[in-house]
Amino acid sequence: MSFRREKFIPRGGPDGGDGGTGGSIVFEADRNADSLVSLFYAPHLRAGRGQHGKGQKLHGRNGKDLVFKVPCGTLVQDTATGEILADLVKEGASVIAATGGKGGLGNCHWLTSQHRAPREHTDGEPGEEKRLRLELKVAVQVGMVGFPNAGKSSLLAAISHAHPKVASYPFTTLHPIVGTIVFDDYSSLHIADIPGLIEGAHDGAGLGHSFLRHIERASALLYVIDMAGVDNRKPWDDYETLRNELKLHDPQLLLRPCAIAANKMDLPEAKKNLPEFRTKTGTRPIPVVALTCEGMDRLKKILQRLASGPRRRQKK
Ligand SMILES: Nc1nc2c(ncn2[C@@H]2O[C@H](COP(=O)(O)OP(=O)(O)OP(=O)(O)O)[C@@H](O)[C@H]2O)c(=O)[nH]1
Ligand SMILES: [Mg+2]
Repeated sequence: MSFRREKFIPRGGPDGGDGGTGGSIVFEADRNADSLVSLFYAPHLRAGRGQHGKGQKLHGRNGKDLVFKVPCGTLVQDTATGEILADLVKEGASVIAATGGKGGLGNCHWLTSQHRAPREHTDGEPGEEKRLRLELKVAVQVGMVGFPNAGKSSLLAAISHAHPKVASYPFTTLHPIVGTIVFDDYSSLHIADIPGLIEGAHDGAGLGHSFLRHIERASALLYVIDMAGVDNRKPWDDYETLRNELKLHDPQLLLRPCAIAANKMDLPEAKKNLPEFRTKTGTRPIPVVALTCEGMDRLKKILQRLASGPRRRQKK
């Protein structure tokens, strides 16, 4: 509230300007953001404050929006209502998660011929406050599933430019790793290596099912099978167990286009097991040796075709 006071202008009238609007909180998907970890350490986001209105009918400055960059594939959910505000999959997609409050009105708005010195004004409104849950479901085209020690990380290292940790004990990989495969025509696709699944994973055995959400969006799956049975399991049992665990997580996953990589084909047991695997499961696995990068060209071609959508029927 303010009145114009100036020499030679008696009864200058009301001249209080409006307050500025508060800034909003915006989430924006960005390819260069790789995790939500900064939110873990600083979970409270606050946008800029709107400035006060001033005399001479000056409007207060609007508060600055806070644009928070999140990785592509982030799901924003309101914890209180459970409502999903946005699923930011595409680069550049954004959502206003909480809007800033409106600024108050200055007293100049109440001026009439009858009411020449209004003292009325309104207060600014508080901005929205929300408790949100952000979930990152990595957006990849191909998801790798396999038992621990099957050679998933080795395969990722062989097929892409990623450098995951490889070791001869189970559960080397503790969190998903995404690699990029670049093809000869410079097109590329993302492939995710997730921690190994074991029987009973749906009950929380091993590292459990929690990582499967990262491949829920993959358009194709790659089963990685240790064909040599190094850990004294039979490869065809592995395959059935994997499929069963996927089914218990989400039956839709089994309908995805998939390929099977028969790994460790340099070992003699693997050569023995492969024909039996073929007849027992009725599938045609692709023999590869992740250690020496053998069979990668063929696997790459198959993945490229799988990820690019349903196969077109060939004309006879
Ligand atoms: N002989 C042979 N050994 C392999 C091959 N590929 C991987 N290995 C070995 O298998 C072991 C496990 O490999 P990883 O790539 O760490 O297996 P993983 O599936 O990522 O295992 P987790 O991350 O523990 O789930 C390592 O000792 C590798 O050297 C292969 O083609 N031939
Ligand atoms: Mg691994």
